[in-house]
Amino acid sequence: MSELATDPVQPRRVLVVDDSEVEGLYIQALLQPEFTVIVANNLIAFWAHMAEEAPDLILLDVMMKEITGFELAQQLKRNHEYKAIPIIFVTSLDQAGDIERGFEVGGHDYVKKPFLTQELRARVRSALRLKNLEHDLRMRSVTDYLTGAYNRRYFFEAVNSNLSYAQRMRRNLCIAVLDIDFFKKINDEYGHEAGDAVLVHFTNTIRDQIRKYDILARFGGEEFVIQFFDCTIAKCVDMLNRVKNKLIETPCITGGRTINYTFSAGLASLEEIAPKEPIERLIEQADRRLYHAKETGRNRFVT
Ligand code: GH3
Ligand code: MG
Ligand code: MG
Ligand code: MG
Repeated sequence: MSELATDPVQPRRVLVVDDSEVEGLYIQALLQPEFTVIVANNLIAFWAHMAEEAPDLILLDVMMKEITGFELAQQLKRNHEYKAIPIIFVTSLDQAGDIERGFEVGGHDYVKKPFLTQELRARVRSALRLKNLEHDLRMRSVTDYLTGAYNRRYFFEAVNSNLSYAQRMRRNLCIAVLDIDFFKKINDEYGHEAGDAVLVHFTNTIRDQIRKYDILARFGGEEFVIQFFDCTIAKCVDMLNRVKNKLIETPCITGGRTINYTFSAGLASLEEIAPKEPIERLIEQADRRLYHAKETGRNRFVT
């Protein structure tokens, strides 16, 4: 997130897809060590690499035995997880129609074989630079400036796509709405800046306790929402209890003062709503329980 788009290009992962082993190794040799280059000579190897760790850029041959590069590009562009990865076609197909097709199917660039080594490197750098810039803009548009947590817009985008997936795959999904207790008092007693430090501290503490595919968003003020994927309510409560304990063990220290604080939460699970009901229902349910937690003393979770 803090990485600026104008930073020099970092060593990045480039996946070379070519059904010829010799060609693949040749391109790898040209691009290393400036880039970390992995080679896939067939579809099984390709999808295995993708699943293991998605690359920053794909160099894609067009004429391959199992599938054309154009078809593979279309599959990638339809995939929510992979569509942002730039693709450069590297091919001996040099007809105007082929080049046009390459861009049509979502290619970022098109390099004709035989190519100049320096040109290929320059095009790879350019594609990675653009990807960095896009990533930076995207992160700015989906995260909260103060805490770095996701914003409301991203939350609904992500959760709605997870919701249909969860329903299709019969996986559970839980929502927790969290609110810091007596936050106004923290502001009044320690100042607004200290209040901001508490918000950052709270975000980081939660992040350390949830799993990487859970989604934490700041909905406004000192209210946060977490989507727990493929999880039971009991497991979610465990995670929130770990957050609670961490806040006791390592409270927020700012401006030389220690600020102890607690939070309340309401939880709801996908199993409680009818299929096809919008995610808003689940959030409303969790919100009602949060209200109940506040009414009945705070520093507690209601399920
Ligand atoms: P409760 O336990 O019932 O939740 O009480 P509370 O004091 O936490 O809640 P209340 O809604 O009364 O007050 C929330 C306060 O949060 C009021 C507002 O000034 C403050 N606030 C909202 N956004 C920010 C922010 O970005 N930074 C800081 N420092 N304060 C904020
Ligand atoms: Mg080939
Ligand atoms: Mg509050
Ligand atoms: Mg509030």
